[in-house]
Amino acid sequence: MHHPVDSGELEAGIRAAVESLRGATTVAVLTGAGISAESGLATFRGAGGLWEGQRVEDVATPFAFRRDPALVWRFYHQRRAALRAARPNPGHYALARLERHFGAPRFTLITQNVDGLHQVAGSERVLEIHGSLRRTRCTRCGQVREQGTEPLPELPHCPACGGLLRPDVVWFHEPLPERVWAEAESATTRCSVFLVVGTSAVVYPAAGLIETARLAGAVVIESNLVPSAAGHLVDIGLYGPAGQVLPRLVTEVWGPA
Ligand code: BJW
Ligand code: ZN
Repeated sequence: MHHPVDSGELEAGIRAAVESLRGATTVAVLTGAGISAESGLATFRGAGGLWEGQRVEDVATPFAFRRDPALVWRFYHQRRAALRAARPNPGHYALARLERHFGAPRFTLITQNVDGLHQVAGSERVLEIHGSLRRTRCTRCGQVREQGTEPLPELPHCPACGGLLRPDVVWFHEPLPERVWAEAESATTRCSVFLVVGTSAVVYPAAGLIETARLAGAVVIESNLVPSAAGHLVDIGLYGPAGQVLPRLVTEVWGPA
């Protein structure tokens, strides 16, 4: 049930979250498209969530790519162009600061995002469970290439074998990268605080990490505009823009950056 969110509630949530973070031994964070919304990148669901009238569930699939690779590439060319102009926002920077505070083995950032903005903001160890828009993969020889955000040909081909390239992202019906996913699961079961930021929590197996964290005994904190589909698993809800809420949280724990 969605309850009205007033600013007193946000204040109380921040106080509770500050307490949890101060006492935390290990922190894991799961981010989604909402953390990049304030950088001007569209989210998948909700307002502006359709691309040329199509749902992401119909474009981001291996079947769509086989049927019409040019159409699917158009979707990714547009997203890569938007990325060229995008900069991290204070939410990304706050999480980078969290990593510096806790240090490598005690902090893990798991992201569903393919935009690479966490790394641009200074996060060093990022588990990209859905891949990256900044890389391509050859559909014939499998070679993965760093491509940055530079424009690519309409239908890019592999310099090594001539095969058709695809974005190195995870589409529906595809498995997640095995090692990266294993690390995400292990960080989730080890953490004392699990912070979920800007995800609708409807895409699996990523959304399942929230329940995994809870079952393992972590305090679950959610930062979102509204409660997500995992809202019932949350101990502390921080409902407001992540680009404002996360910097406040981090500043109240460790002082101004
Ligand atoms: C703010 C904010 C602000 C806004 N501040 N917050 C039935 C039941 C269960 C599972 C399935 C099922 N049928 C099929 C499945 C499996 C399927 C799935 O989950 N489907 C569901 C949709 C039903 N999953 C898969 O297919 C996965 N693979 C798999 O299961 O493989 C099995 C397998 C094993 C072995 C062999 C073969 C297969 C793969 C899932 C891949 C998802 N890929 C995408 C595209 C990536 C590439 C690309 O970017 O194009 O990943 S889909 C898209 O959704 C993208 C995202 O990472 C993902 C999640 O979206 P996210 O991040 O949550 O964004 P939004 O837009 O949904 O939400 C934004 C949120 O931000 C909202 O809550 C806002 O309120 C909030 N927000 N502004 C804070 N300023
Ligand atoms: Zn190739």
